[in-house]
Amino acid sequence: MSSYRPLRDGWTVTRADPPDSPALPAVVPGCVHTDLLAAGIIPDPYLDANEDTLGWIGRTDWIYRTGFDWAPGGAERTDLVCAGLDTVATLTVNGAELGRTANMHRSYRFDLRPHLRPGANELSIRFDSAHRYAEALRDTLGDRPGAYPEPFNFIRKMACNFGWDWGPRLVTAGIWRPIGLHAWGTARLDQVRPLATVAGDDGRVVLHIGLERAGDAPVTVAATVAGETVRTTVPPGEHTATLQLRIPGVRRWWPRGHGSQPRYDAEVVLADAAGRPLDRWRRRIGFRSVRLDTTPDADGTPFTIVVNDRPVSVRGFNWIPDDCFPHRVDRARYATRLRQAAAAGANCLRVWGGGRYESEDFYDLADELGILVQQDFLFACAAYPEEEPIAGEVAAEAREQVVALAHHPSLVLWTGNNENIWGHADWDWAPRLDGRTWGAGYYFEVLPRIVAELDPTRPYWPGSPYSGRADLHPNDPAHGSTHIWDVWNTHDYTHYASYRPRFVAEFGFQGPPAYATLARAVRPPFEPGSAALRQRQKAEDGTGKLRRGLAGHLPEPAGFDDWHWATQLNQARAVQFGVEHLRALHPLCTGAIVWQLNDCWPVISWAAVDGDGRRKPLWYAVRRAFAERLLTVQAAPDGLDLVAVNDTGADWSGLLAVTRVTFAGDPKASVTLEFAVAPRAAVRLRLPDEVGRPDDPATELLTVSGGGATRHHFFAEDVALALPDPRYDTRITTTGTGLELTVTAGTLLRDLALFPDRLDPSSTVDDMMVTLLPGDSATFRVDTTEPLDPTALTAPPVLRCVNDLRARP
Ligand code: BMA
Repeated sequence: MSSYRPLRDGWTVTRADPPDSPALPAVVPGCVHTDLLAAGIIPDPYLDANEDTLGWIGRTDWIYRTGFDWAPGGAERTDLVCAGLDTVATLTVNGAELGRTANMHRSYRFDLRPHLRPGANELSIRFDSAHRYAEALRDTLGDRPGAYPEPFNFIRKMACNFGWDWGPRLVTAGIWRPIGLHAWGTARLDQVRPLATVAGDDGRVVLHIGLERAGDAPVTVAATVAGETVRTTVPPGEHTATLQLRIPGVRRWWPRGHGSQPRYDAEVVLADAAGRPLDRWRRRIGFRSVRLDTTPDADGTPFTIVVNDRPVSVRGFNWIPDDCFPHRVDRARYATRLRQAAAAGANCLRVWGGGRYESEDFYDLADELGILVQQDFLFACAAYPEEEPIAGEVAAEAREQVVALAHHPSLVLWTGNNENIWGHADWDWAPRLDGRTWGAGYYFEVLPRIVAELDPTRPYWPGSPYSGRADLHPNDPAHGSTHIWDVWNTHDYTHYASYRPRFVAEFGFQGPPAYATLARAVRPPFEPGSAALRQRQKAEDGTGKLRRGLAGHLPEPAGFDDWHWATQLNQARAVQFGVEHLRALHPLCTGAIVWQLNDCWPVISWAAVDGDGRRKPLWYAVRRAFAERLLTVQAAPDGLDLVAVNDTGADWSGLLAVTRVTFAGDPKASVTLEFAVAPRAAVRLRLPDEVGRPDDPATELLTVSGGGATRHHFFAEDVALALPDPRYDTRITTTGTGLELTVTAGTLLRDLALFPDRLDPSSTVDDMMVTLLPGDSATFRVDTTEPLDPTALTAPPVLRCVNDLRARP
């Protein structure tokens, strides 16, 4: 049997120039920034304005070195196996060059045997500045337009490392994934490509096996799935084999909300002629069918993900790298983040093309949780050269990743790129390209060919967004997938209501991170527009867009605390408005993927969960809007509609009590509506005018109760409401994990929210943005490690509502 020995110990990192630079201890897997941080040479890049002083790191060449002992044993081959090198690397063993690499998104294997010495051996990996490499290639191949000035499109490296409109510019280098020695003989499994499908009640899996051989001996491969085994002999000279298994009565894998997520152990064992095992591959696979329905209809071109022949209403988040230093994202962190997505009601994550192929843990957790994954190939917001060396790297990387992810039932769509086809059409690229390549060959030829060849079980779409035909605008909402970005950049969020899109793969609105996150990352004062906050605002005119976004909705905030509450709330409202509008369009629109779930550091951004993992008000608002059974009040041309969206497998019916009530709590009109919604359907009911039309929009609201929920609808924006000065009583009881705060309203309280992180950064709360009529109560459950001061807990800026924004002078 082969053996693997990780090379984790004894690493140092040194500046390549001058040659006598001191060697610092290095952590592998890791990167130079975290090594310099651990050595006390640089301050934390995530704090204050430290990022601005660290640009030199990405412009420096670095050498990682370690030693290892080796004794000539029985193994015919000893390989150096590198799961990930970031990025422009020259590998040397005992002074002899092993090879060079320039792609963070590939793995590498080198035959070490000719270079090894009995006893001590030296391995060094030199990383040339990624910045310089990309700039040099840009000069050679000719500049190409992109959303940012940095040359991220001239190197196969996580693009957002060069800075993004939510991310710092921290150009890393290092051994970012495990590295080790693989000793083997006779043959090894070079590749196993499992393609699992369903046929009636049966599961079917075809395993395409690739071998590397050290000699010519005959070998056997055996595959076992669900207790069934098949085997074959691979004669000398042959390097491939295909095994097929049929699993009768297979249990299908379903997206969450549609069924369970059974998986089956799959194992491939390579053995020599005597039956002695040489190598082994093990994964958990799942059986389901998936297709993308884009058959044109009367409304345009749908974009419907169909799993096990059932169309899925996609409710999702876009995923960006969870850390600029990706080796720090371990399974526990992925698990927390994916559970946050699932707990918000999401059934899908789109892995955005400016990041990375996430690690096995990410997709494994998605399989486990029933979260559908749309995976972009890694191209974002720029024109990419199609010349060498980039073209060869792109093809090799795509071939590797399509195979590496093939066993995950959660992966349902490969997408060619993020916004590059749109960019080419709309962002004035043509004159700047002046005939140079921009990536079309990748998105329309190379990548679809690779997916069709290596994984025909999954659909491919050339871009996000893309409309499906060259004669259509790539971001035409009526066709295919769409990104909505006029809301946020130029338009008020109510403009979402003018869209009738088929599938929205990106839309979002900014808001600041939690107070505790900001307070950890930057020093006060936190005035809006202060130096500290400007450093955390990477979007073009982000501060202005946040301010203008409040106009017409919420009063102009006075001071930081009101700004923080108002902009967080406005973010939550904007996206909730968008999601509910899109879901109310069912079945016309089959996808609402919010930009974005997470952050890579503490920053003002579109994220629902901030860079320290804290849920922003947006997260709670999305959880409401993503409810499997959603009641939403939608404006109609001549009144109000109530839309009931039922994304469950059961009928949903009942009586709804709809009351028009004054802010003082006096009912003005009531009706009872009967509703019935079939599984996976929506119904739209017109609200009778007696409840749907207020006498005074400034002092009345609508309550809708029934079907397991209560919703409030206001007839005007907050700035036009006569919200009372807030009055309430509070009661605190301690619990095993913290406390419960019950608020009883003395007046109407709009969007009551609690921010216990302002008192104890480790504390969390179970709900936010609860509207109460006089006499109503709500209980907030707070998990906390410290006792919280009751006076501070029950007043602004910890306990807030919209009323107290108005109540200020
Ligand atoms: C889209 C995304 C990201 C960006 C976001 C917010 O362009 O694809 O590139 O961060 O909008 O501007």
